[in-house]
Amino acid sequence: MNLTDFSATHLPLVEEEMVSFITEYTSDERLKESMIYSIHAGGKRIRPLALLATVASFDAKIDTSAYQVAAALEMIHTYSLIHDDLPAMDNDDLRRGKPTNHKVYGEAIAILAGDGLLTGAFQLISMTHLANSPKLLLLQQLAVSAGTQGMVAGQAADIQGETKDLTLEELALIHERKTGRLIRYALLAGGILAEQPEEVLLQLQQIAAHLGLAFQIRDDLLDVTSTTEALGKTAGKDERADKNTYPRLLGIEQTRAALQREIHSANRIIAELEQEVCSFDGESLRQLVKRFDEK
Ligand code: GRG
Repeated sequence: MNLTDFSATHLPLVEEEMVSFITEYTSDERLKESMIYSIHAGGKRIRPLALLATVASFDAKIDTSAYQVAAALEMIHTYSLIHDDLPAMDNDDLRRGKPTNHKVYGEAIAILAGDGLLTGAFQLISMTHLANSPKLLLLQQLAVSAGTQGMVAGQAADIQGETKDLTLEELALIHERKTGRLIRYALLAGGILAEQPEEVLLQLQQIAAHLGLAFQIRDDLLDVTSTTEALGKTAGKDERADKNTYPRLLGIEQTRAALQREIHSANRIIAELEQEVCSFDGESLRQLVKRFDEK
């Protein structure tokens, strides 16, 4: 099955898990509406797609638990965008071409919607019917990926780096945490759900580390090659972060070469896994890698 058909089959069920969880377990009506608003705001769902495609690559069954873990991951991603858009952070009026959560519901409800999605993600995984050992690992790794060693640390470093000229290594470390760790979790969680051994989980995380960097390099490239409006950013917004980008540090051609290196490395590890693990078919992951290319 190609990845577009795979998305059409499976992503609506992730959507359903998110919406039914929020609907059932949020007591306050306005808070519920605000969470659903951002969930329905039209994200690409790349993280749940990567998670479910990884499960399927090992010929493992995509069951309700897999949809719930994928939903939890997208809820954490959605919370991070709501909080990232707040006046205290990026101060964006638009996200995905629509008014940001705080523009519609006010800052207090937007903060609480983010808090609710973050906390709810852990509640949702705790409610799966997985065995205790993979469930605990999934919860623990999600905390590590999203928290103060992962995405939150990356965001803190990003904000503090805005006023400095960063080296390429410093920039890569920020992105590795800020956006890379949730992408890494997607493949790791897919491997855990497919009951893969430690060495395979490590290889999956290596693939995801290259994907995470490719994701950010591509985003930086699209930022300079397409209009800011097409990316859903507010015209005249605070330009503070824009000096620390790959094109600024490397130039466009070297940035394109860096993107191709990450894509090549991800595909190389996929090919290695195909040689080593007989149940593994790398085709979906190769198609996923293609989505991280510039085109
Ligand atoms: C507030 C703790 C906290 C963290 C925020 C991810 C993040 C951390 C901020 C997003 C800032 C940003 C614009 C990063 C660049 C990478 C990027 C384009 C992320 C958006 O992810 P997509 O493209 O979003 O997967 P969609 O809209 O498709 O869901």
